[in-house]
Amino acid sequence: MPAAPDLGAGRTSTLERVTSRVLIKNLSALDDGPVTVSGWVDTVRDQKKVQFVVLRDESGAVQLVNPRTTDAEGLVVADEPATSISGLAQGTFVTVTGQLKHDERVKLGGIEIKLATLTVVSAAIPETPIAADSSLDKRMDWRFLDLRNPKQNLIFRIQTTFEHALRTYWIEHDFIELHTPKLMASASESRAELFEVGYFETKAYLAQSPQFFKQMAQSAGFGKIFEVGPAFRADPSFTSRHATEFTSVDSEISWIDSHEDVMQLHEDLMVAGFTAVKAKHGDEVKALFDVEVTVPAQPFPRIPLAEAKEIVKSRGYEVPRDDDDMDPEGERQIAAYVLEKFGHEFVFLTDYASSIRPFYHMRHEGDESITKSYDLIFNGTEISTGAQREHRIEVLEAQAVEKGLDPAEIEGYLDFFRYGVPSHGGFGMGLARVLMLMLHQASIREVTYLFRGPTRLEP
Ligand code: AMO
Repeated sequence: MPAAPDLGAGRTSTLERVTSRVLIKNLSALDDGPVTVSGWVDTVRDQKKVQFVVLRDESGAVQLVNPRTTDAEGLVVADEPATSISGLAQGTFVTVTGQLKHDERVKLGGIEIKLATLTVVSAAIPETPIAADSSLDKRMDWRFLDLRNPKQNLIFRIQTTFEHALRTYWIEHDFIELHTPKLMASASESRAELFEVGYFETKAYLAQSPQFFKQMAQSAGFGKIFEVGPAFRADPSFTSRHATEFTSVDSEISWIDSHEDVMQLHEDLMVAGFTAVKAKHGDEVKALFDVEVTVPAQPFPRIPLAEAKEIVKSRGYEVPRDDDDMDPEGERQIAAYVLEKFGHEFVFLTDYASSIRPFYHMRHEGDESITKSYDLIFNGTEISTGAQREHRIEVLEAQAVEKGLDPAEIEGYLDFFRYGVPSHGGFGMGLARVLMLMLHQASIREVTYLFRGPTRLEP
């Protein structure tokens, strides 16, 4: 086959344009002439003298136009592709060829394609099961149709960009990527929220977090690691921010002095992610979600939890809890305060009480009642937990016992600390929570490809 003529960077030959599919977003950069596009039918306006079809693909939408043929008396003749167009159901996947024409009067991007041929690749059933006003639950039942919405499409492009930016940061800073097992012999966070599965003659548990194995990498001398993978929680709640399976973004580093080092890493990653999303999708996010993506300024505000509770109290909100923890409303209140005072969407709440943190969090020297830990709050909701870990085996074991754990059950984990280990710490972050709060969505269901909750295992 002869090589396609070289027309210089970015230009396509007429031959290529006819035989190979052009993405809709790339049409406007082409000169008028023949093109082939493929996608699904969004709307059909079948008028007397002309037919309009809005065709959508993964990159955008374009108007197709087909003037009807008339006979000598001016009566419309039934011909192709007019007959096929009249019978097109929304959602039908088609390939069309035609003449691209730039025309400022066309509202949809200032271009249209005058149809030459239309091939139905796969017809859709005419009655669509969901509409724009369908409930979230109904939309989730028909998620593959729901995802055809450009807003949904954009969410997953943003997710890709965000993850890529984090990964680039990690790789540029010599982190090792891990894939830790999701089948475990014991709990990795707490005995509550644990999924048990039959495992041959015995039973196994689904990993609630890569916690133990990301710490193991520090004993293994890996230095700096990250993992983006699934985590499972048998959490029966139906809140807007909980799923039974979610994507956890984890990172862990050696040789830290305190949780401050972890927070600095965390900040750097958020800045890298938000910078990339703003640069690549900022305009689209504004157009489709009416949200301004803001790259957070460093350093993020840090407030010890006890102080945060006092601030919230002075604003007239008493956290209704018997323990030392914050509640979701308290998190919203402190975020509102931080936004007013510092103009920042993020805040690290630090130094959580030992009574409400896991046994593996290191406690402050001189004040055992608080841990070297933090939660990262974004737009009023927790997106992450991080801490320096307790690496001294005697202290770790004592803290496990104090929390009611049987050391025998976590013997394998405790061994990681018996053969030498550096000081270390890290964090775990819910990917969907970041997206939900970045795009001002009401629920993580909106930003999770396929949500899993107490009453949802399909599709
Ligand atoms: P934690 O249990 O706080 O900490 O979880 C870390 C982050 O994971 C997200 N997350 C969830 N997202 C959706 N649905 C859920 N059911 C759910 N549960 C948690 C949240 C949360 O902030 N091992 C520690 C982390 C660490 O110290 O490194 C852990 O798992 O965004």
